[in-house]
Amino acid sequence: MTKSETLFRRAQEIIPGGVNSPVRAFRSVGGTPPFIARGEGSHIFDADGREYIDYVCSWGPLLLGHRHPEILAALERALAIGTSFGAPTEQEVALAEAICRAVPSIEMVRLVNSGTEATMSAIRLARGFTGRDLIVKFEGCYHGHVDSLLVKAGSGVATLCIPETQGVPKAFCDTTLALPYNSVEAVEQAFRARGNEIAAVIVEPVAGNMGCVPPRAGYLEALREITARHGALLIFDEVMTGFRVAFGGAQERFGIRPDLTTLGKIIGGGLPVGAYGGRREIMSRIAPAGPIYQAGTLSGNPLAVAAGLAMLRHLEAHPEVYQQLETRAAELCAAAPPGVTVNRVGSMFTFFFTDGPVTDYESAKRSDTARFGRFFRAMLERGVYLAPSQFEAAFVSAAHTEEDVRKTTAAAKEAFRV
Ligand code: KE4
Repeated sequence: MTKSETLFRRAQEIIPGGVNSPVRAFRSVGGTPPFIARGEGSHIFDADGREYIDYVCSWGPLLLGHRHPEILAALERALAIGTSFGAPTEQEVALAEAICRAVPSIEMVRLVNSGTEATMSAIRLARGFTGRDLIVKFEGCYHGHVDSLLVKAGSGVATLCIPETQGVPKAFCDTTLALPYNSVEAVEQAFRARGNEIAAVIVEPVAGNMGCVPPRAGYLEALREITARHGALLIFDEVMTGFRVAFGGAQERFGIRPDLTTLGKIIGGGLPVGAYGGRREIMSRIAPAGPIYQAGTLSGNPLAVAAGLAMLRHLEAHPEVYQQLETRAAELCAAAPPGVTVNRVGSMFTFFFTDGPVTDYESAKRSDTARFGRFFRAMLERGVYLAPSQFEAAFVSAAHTEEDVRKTTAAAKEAFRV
């Protein structure tokens, strides 16, 4: 047995499925997940010493790759003064200011510890601000494991084919309208029918949790116009796209100004940080400034903030990173043969094993997931570590080299044939 197999057997005794997040268990692609021993730049090494080119990048956060020196140095400085105070610190103000500078629609921001906390808080805020209860989300989009947002969710829920998550009361699901992604008519229809009950529309401006699915031309503009017309808020869930598809996120790339934005992943530089923010008049309703409660023991944690601030400061100082990310990702996507649909926005992409366009959850689900599993395993055997699900995105980091791209392309040419 390999060390990973031994460790996985041990883990499954005491951790559900042997993992601390379902999609890591390789259930949809088969095989034993490698237990990672360390990372360096664009590579990770498993417990058996095997080396992989990493396109998961911790599911997006590691835009600069593993163990970037500026992030490590910031962590060392933070460690020298302590790990947590549960009190305000200058650094968390600096991170809030950096986020607001990068994303102009965010006039005020609250730091939390995960993307789930960010989206959970944003929808509570939208309900409190509007006095309405309904939330519109889109099939195949995933906004974390918030009870009412697990309706027809993507990511691990789609990967594991969990029909409707047990434990979520019907009453919670009844407050969520799940519509097809990229359909303006479906949104118009929902607002015609129940517009005065809808507090907000929450959307992944570029979907990443049904695999990468870009917004159709005009779609985000339509969401902006429809929500404004009906007095509902538009929430961009940029946990994945924030600082990924552009320094200012998808809202910069597509020129849309949402009312609220949720962030996570990259803003923590590899440590747990989430955030939600937006219009000052809305954010001012959050306790203690206002009556809508949200709190967190470790929110603004000095170590996590130090890593996130180092990440954002590096990106602010090196805008050229984004062109490099685009170039590398485009080179990788060129490896796809006919019959495989490639969706890419910036440095996030997905190879769909279907020959039709993938524009929503229904078309994504037409993919041959068994063939994706064979492709995934063949790539892993060739030292390329992709996301273990057809319904996830791959990520390129600034640490990925031309040599990484060459090796990955060579591996893909073989793996696409298995
Ligand atoms: P977290 O609570 O996992 O930090 O963030 C939830 C979340 C919210 N919104 C979007 C758009 C997201 O993509 C996520 C989390 N993404 C998944 C990967 N698709 C996390 C991986 C996992 O669940 O292990």
